[in-house]
Amino acid sequence: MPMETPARLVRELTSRGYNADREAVTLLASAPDPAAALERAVESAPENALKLSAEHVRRTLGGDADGVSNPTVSGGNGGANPDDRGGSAAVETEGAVAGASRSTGSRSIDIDGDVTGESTGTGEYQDFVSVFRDRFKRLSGQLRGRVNARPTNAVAEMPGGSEAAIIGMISDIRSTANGHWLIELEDTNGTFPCLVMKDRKFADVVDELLLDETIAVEGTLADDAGILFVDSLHFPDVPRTYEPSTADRHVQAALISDVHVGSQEFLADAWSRFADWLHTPEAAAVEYLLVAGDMVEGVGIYPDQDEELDIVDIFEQYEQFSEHLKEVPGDVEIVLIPGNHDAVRLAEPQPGFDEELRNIMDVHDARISGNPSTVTIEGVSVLMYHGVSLDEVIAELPEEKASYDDPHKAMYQLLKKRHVAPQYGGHTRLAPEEKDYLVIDEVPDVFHTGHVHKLGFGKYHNVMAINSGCWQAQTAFQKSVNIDPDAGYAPILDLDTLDVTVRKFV
Ligand code: D5M
Ligand code: FE
Ligand code: ZN
Repeated sequence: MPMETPARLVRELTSRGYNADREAVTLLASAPDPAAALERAVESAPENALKLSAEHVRRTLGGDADGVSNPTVSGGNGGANPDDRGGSAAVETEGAVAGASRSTGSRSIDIDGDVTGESTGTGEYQDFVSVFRDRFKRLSGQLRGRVNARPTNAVAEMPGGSEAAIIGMISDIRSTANGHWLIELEDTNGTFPCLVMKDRKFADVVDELLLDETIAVEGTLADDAGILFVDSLHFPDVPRTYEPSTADRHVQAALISDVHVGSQEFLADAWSRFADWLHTPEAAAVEYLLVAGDMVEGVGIYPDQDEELDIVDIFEQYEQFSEHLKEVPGDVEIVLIPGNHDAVRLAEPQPGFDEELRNIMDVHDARISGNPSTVTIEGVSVLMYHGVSLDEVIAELPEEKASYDDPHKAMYQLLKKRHVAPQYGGHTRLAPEEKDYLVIDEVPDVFHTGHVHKLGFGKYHNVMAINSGCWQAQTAFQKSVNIDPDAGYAPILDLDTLDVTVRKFV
């Protein structure tokens, strides 16, 4: 098999127990005979070396390419052997390198809002009460400064005709016989009916409402004080003036999801082209790789799914995923959160992969976190969420507000509602916890989801929303319902400008 591509070289190196250094791989790939160059580099590598450095490869190739033998080729266990630098042999000389390698000095990455190891829920009814109370407390807190709201039981005591405001969770939405909208709002004290007249300017906003979301309304009480006529309606929302943070150097992150390794439709070639590209100088600024769920196809996720499995054992699927992850340059920081096809609990928030799966995916020190999680990279906060609720938002809302063709618009709705899964009881399963991890407390600079297998991005009140497509071609189910996935694309985010460019690998 020819070995001219970086991904193939990386596979070969890892099969021999070596880690892949991005620039070393690029150098090997551009040698006249990459397979022979790899052979020589491995043979002359210092004993116990875990990683082949660019320096070492350059010396190996240098001695060969022009016939001039290089007396400083590293090898053996001489005094100058970089092996002394604890574990990782052949350390790169900073500053002296050219090509695709980079300094890792200014990198920073922090993770917040991860349920992993914090889960307290026992699945009791009381836990559901707690999670909804916590959600209401936090979302009503976001709205409280904007309206002068009173509890529903206090509003019920007010004289007819008074001005009043209520903050509540939507427990019911109905259209009346006259075409108006009756919205029942629930707070910790009770419920109160609110009427939006069909001729009001904001009546079309009713289309955007989902059950269980938290809103505020202001209006006028009916003469008998039994109903509130709504004059204005407010979402927790993102301020229009929100100013996102940016990195203070030119650095990029690749935002992907839905790899689905183990499915017959997994696009291994497109993936390898992506990994190859990451080894090129053009991708030198890509220092982070975020994967928003569905690493593998899993087993027993959907009916008849087994007919399209390439790998039937879940652990083998993760092992194979991990092999593909190794094709990515070793100096890229990786963050992985689970999705609905992954082997963690389905109910959200989903904890990160357990010890056994972590050990399998222990590639390039990948960081494993829960779904959702907020990952702050060099000052830029990225809210990562797999996106199961997007199916619901798209099903419930009119086409122009949310659709599979514009998945980022469905994401805007989640930002507006400041909750990643506002509606309870449909596709989205909710794990009862003391605290609601799905509330968007802090406005993120970037919102990254996947799941719907469609690529789309855009800004909502200056927050960059990106749905990242997938690495799986159309499945039989998707064909039957006319879902045409965007497979084999990688959106690349500039962390210094928050601009996005899409790379195609199919
Ligand atoms: O789902 C990818 C997309 O396809 C997401 O929008 C759900 C939808 N999907 C895929 N298969 C099914 C079945 N069998 N039933 C309902 N919806 C489905 P993902 O879960 O990421 O594969
Ligand atoms: Fe998926
Ligand atoms: Zn999914």
